[in-house]
Amino acid sequence: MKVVIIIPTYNEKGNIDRIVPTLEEEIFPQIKNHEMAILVADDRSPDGTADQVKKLMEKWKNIDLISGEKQGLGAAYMRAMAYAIDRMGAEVMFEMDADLSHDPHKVPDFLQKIDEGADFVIGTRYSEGGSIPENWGLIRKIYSIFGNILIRIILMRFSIHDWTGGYRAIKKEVFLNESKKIKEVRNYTFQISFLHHAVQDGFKVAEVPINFTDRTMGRSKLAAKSYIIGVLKYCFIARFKELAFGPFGKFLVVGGTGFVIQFVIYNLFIKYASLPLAFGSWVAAQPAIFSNFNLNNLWTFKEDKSKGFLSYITKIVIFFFTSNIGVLFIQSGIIYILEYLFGRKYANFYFIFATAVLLVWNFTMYRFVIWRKKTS
Ligand SMILES: Nc1nc2c(ncn2[C@@H]2O[C@H](COP(=O)(O)OP(=O)(O)OP(=O)(O)O)[C@@H](O)[C@H]2O)c(=O)[nH]1
Ligand SMILES: [Mg+2]
Repeated sequence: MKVVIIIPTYNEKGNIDRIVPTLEEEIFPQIKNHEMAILVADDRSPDGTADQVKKLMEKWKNIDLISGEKQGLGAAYMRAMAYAIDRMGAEVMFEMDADLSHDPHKVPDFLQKIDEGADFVIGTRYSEGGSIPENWGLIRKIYSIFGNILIRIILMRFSIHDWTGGYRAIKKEVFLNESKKIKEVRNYTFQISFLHHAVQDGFKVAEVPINFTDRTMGRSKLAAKSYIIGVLKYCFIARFKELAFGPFGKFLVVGGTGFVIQFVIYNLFIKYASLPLAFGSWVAAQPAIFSNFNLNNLWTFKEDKSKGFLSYITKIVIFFFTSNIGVLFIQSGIIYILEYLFGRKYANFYFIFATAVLLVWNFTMYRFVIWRKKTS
């Protein structure tokens, strides 16, 4: 495969002069089954990084250089990846810092994972075999370690140990699929967002333990405080969206609509008819079931939507049948017992309690019986 190592630079003249020869002379000769190239994504560094790269390009022909406005690391990567695919024929792209914090000797390990079928390989500092610099101050260590634990908890993805690291190998398909979805490009939130979208879309992620070392040359561009706030903001918003617009969020909206319909009709029964509460609740459930079916069919489980009139009728009949099992035996059943024990006084409390129990039953039925995914 054609592999392009992308190195973003901003004032890394000294470092680029070390990392490029290391890759060319020590690493690339070890790799026999892939075609290796380098792309430097410089943002018009005032220190003349680009001129240094041009000198290196005279010696090695597999190096490209692109220059752009400084709009942040994510923007530089986005631009560089598009270029690597379109102009260099890249099938796999590496993200690698110029300052030698990312040990180039690990490149073969990343490629090994790609060869084994991974789509997105991340270098991880926080799993067995990985590490952060010992000389980091306590506060920076705490931020770094707990920051990543916090991200894993908020996003509820525990199998990935390092969300913020920037040593990665990414298949072309992942970039083509996710690049339009990545809105945050200024900071390292871009790294989290890129990985999170890839995970959500089912790309295969693998990890390689890395020993992150501190830069010895040049100046850091890290702005700690705004970075941490940005990361937390991203994670909370991304997680909220995932919950609200995922199947469960939709299920709650549909169920909420059904609940309101049934609740209103049930209350009309209590007020104007002296029927048993359980019977009122059962009759009131029927229009709610009709509404739930159609909303779910058009929206929540629309990928598995029933096609054609016959399929619609079949499904709605099954849906009425299965829903009524829950409505009768669980919801009306609970209301019946409570009315028998305590009278009509707390009719609305009975209804809410019985509905809560029903909710669990319904989600299980919707997902596994009515709109179940076909496994073939
Ligand atoms: N093209 C481009 N490269 C950038 C930009 N910001 C950072 N970089 C590069 O991205 C890589 C990572 O940046 P660093 O400043 O090393 O960030 P860091 O590793 O978190 O911080 P340090 O502890 O200072 O090393 C380096 O190669 C930088 O030159 C940018 O806006 N544009
Ligand atoms: Mg660095």
